[in-house]
Amino acid sequence: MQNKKSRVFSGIQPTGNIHLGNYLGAIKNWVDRQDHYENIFCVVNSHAITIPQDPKILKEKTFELSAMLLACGIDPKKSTLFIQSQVQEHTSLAWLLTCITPMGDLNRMTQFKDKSQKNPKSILSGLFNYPNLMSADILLYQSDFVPVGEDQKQHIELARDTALRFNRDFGETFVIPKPLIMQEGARIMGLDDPSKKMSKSSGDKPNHLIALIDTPEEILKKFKKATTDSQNLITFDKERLGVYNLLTIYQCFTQKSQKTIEEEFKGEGYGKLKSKIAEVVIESLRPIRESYNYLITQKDYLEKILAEGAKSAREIAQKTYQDAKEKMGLI
Ligand code: AQP
Repeated sequence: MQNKKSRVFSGIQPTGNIHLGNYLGAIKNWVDRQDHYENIFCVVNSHAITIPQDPKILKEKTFELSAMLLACGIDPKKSTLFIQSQVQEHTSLAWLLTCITPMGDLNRMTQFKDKSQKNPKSILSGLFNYPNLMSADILLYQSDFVPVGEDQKQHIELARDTALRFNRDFGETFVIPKPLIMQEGARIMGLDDPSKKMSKSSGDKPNHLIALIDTPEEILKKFKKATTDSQNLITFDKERLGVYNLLTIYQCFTQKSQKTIEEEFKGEGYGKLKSKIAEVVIESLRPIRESYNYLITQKDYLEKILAEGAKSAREIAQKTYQDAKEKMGLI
């Protein structure tokens, strides 16, 4: 008999343009391991509204992101792909989990602190409660693993604690999930300021991120302007944030070892390093951009894939939610 595959769940918000951090920290790993796992991937649009969104743009971005995930290689034959708001059990389970999660646990979340600092005059309670919705996303599918970038580790630890608490208080209900974080690419930094993670919400800064839909000219220009230092020494030195970040991006795309890369650039200057990285990134992203440009025109196909995805997701989610609801005594 064949061994049952472990199940992975992960999500991504339809806010801004998908960038190299999202790709190397999350999407590329989802795609590369599709055959190893039973995969469930979700466009988490209900998470997006924890920060005010223009409704029309949010709808457009939701379809754009779905098309981009397919363009990156998510294969609907191997993976379930759906939109979070089309499976209502996500928000329903989030309420049950909100009712068993202490405020103190949410208060510790660094992402809440970071994001609320960006807009201190209007901190919404949805932003504070967001980790409960993320716990619900993961626990609904009885997920074994959650492949994410380093920034999401704390939220997954919270989901684990919540699942353990629920199981302890109401009886065995949820699988305890584990984060799956890659060694390389788990934290890609901004090209303009390598002390801050590359982030969609900083996308208005001209040289902060490389979007997967950027043209070759834009990619080259942004790498040329990337912040480095005055040492002109090309080594994987974690203290020199800018050069380390560029070399990490190069390593993720080429899959070469650090030693081989350092040999390759021995005696070279930062100009050569930047143009070589730009070349590799441009060629790697070219088929993705081309496929995206086609898929985004195929609205009927996209809607069909997403409807099928929501249907299979619902089958699992309804079962888990009913069980949790009954265990808590809700009629
Ligand atoms: N810089 C990064 N390096 C590596 N991985 C990253 N991820 C995000 N930024 C980096 C990973 O991408 C996945 C999807 O992210 P998301 O859109 O759901 O959440 P996010 O962390 O809020 O993404 P951004 O780009 O940083 O957006 P904003 O600006 O809205 O905060 C996750 O697995 C995440 O770890």
